[in-house]
Amino acid sequence: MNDLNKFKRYTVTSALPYANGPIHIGHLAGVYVPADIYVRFLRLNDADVIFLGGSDEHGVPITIKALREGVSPQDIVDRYHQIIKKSFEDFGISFDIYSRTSNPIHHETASAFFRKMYDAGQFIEKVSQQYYDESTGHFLADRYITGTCPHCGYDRAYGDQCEKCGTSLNATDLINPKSVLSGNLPVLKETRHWFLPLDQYEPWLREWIIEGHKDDWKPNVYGQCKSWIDQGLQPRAVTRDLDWGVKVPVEGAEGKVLYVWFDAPIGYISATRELTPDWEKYWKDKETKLVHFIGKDNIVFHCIIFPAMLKGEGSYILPENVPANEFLNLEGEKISTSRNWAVWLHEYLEDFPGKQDVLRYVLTSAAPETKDNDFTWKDFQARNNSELVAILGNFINRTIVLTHKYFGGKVPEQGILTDSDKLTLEGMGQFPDRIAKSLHGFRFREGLSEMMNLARLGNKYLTDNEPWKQFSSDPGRVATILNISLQICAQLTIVGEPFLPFSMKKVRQTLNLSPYKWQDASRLDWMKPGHQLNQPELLFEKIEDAAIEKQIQKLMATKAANEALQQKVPVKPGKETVQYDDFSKMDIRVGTILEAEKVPKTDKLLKLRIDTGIDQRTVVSGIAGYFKPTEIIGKRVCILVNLAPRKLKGIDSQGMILMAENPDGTLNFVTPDEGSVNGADIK
Ligand code: B3M
Ligand code: ZN
Repeated sequence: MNDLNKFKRYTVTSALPYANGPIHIGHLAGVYVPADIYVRFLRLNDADVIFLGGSDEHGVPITIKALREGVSPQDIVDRYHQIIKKSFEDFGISFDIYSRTSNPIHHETASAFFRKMYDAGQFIEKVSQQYYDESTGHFLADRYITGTCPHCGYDRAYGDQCEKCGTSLNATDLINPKSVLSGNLPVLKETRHWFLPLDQYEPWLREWIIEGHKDDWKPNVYGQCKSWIDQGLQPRAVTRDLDWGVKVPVEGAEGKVLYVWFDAPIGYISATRELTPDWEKYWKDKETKLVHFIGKDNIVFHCIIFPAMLKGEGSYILPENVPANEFLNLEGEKISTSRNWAVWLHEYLEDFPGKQDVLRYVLTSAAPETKDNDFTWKDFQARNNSELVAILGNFINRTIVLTHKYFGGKVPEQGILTDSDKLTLEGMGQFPDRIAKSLHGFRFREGLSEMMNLARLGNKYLTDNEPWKQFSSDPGRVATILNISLQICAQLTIVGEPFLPFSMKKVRQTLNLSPYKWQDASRLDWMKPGHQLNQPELLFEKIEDAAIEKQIQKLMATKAANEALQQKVPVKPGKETVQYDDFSKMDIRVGTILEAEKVPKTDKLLKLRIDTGIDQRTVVSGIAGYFKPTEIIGKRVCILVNLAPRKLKGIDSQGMILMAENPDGTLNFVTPDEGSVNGADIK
């Protein structure tokens, strides 16, 4: 699997998060930590590698968020781009560039990409019927339309996907479609769009993926691609009727932008152009290995659609691998932004300042590499306390402290080696290659656990040899033991760097080491006798139960809030639009209740005498279940005075009192403000 000799350089991309919210541990575990480990490892191997990231700032997720908050899409992306970028920096995700798709260079790149394909006749132009909101004058793309999923009956499915059952949908599949903009029933209207004829790429995709990548792509990725291709591919629209996005660079396409999934992956190319004028070699040279790190919901876009675009455009290389991960759950439940079921990175850092590596470690140990996996706070605590503190930290700390105690912080000489010394040295020598193999194969959990095995080897060596008991009787022996332990520490700083960059940097400073390369990890004599060490820094500390309890409480509070929300009876859906003329036909006045009494032989009805300003009249109202006659005399109300009279229990009712009905059926009066007089016209 070692492809360092096969490829001249690496282009490593990580999914561009939508800039419509902050990021959480699921993002980190699924995409960014594994990508960062891989890239750091390649850099230690002196590989020519670029690591690309950026914010995805187009698409309906952004405009909907803006709509909900009553601000512009630009405000939304400006806000979250900064927050997301900072979280990545805080967690040591070592991008060469973190860009954004609202940059002009991206618009230019995506536009040129589309235009080249367009000029080569690679799109199909089609007029089709799409939902349209007549009241606002908008076509309703993707998430602008909701309705009931025809597969599972979920009543808030989107026009492009049902989040409950995961099915990908067309807006026209939805039952009871509703415009998100107005709540109205949309109509179908003709519109012209460009489609990528994926069906034409099918034979090629079959050969490239199903035959070509059977053995080197992860089974979860390969399996998803195969099932998509086997189901048969359809032409896919790559433009939308929206005003936020990359304008379609074709005459007569006003009011249309590129579909966000067309422009976003081109964002990787734009970011490279922004990074270096020498960008083409990272995208157009066959000796470059292109790798996409993504979550499983992005597989079809990175393995089928984007490659088809790259192939169609014609001048680009294709991804060699797409090591997509499954999902990380939190305490047994799916992470959800809308239900706030997440550990947000910025909040984690407030509660656990300086503990970035602990989270990187736990997320790598529990990475959802082959199946969905669970993050729990108890596991987080256990891995910190019994692995990072008790094994890795303990070993490095003891070695350095003892070197200071017995040898003034200078690396002591190796003396005569015992069999166990030789075995230990031999054992440690095998780790770098083993870990490298795991990392080349995208098995980051395995690589991390091998790194910890090296720390275990060191810890056991020190414990078995008990140098602290031997110094007075045999200082030469202690020198050998600590020399060997220090070699292991030095080796750990290299093989541990991709996983735990912050902590290994501290160890490197304490060991007073100059920059190193991965190949140095195989050296067994790196720490030269006489080399001076610095004072140790705290690497890891125990996490107490109270800190974990606090996190669990926080989640329980979220759960309680969500349940309360669920129990709340939903308000009635909005009614159809009416014209002002319809409304103005109603004559509604301010009035006062003068008399009130129960209508005999009914539970519900009260007979009221009302001063409407125009006259005094009788109204029968169905409010007896909620109000006693005595408590409403003198009450000021709103009354519809031109409602045709009706006879109720033999009494002529001349009008209707306006009431507010709560979702649970209880009633309240609609009471006019102080200062309005009887007869005032309500409009
Ligand atoms: N923004 C979807 C997501 O955040 C999308 C990824 C784009 S990668 C080019 O999952
Ligand atoms: Zn569904």
